[in-house]
Amino acid sequence: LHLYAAADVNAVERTLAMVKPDGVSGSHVEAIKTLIRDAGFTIAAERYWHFSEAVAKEFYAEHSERGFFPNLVEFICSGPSLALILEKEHAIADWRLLIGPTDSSRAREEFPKSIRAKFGVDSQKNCVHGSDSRQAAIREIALLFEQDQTAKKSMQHDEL
Ligand code: IDP
Repeated sequence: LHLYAAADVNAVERTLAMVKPDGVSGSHVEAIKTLIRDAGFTIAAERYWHFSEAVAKEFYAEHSERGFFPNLVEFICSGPSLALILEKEHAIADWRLLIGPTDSSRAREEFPKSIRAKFGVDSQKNCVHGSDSRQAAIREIALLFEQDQTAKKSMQHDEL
């Protein structure tokens, strides 16, 4: 009984999904939620976010040295996004598969059924985000769903 319970707990994973500003303004939220549920995910929580520059920079910190970083921050702050916590066995890998490759054009060529193929525009406006590891999922869920912590970070940035 103990072994069974332990295996069951380990099987369910959480990941951070997000419909980016191009997906929200393009009215793709309901279609994407349908694809999420049809693929067997449970939506454990959801929250609209209009990213501040400070939170956007924190969210994409690993890309801070990349040439596209300033444009990426501007894009992510350009309108509301919908953040979702998804639950399922293998949620992290399965959500990455469902969204498809970063570049929406490549997605259309190689993974035509993926969300980025259907709704993405290019390699920046690619409609959706997905955590790429368990560590990233934990960090991103904490950043976007623990309001106090985020408010504190934004305030610290504004005070600089
Ligand atoms: P991912 O979202 O597929 O994990 P990452 O390489 O982590 O891709 O990049 C994060 C986000 O930065 C992308 O989803 C996309 O919005 C943007 N991005 C990535 N590469 C480029 C690029 O070459 N040009 C413009 N934007 C990019």
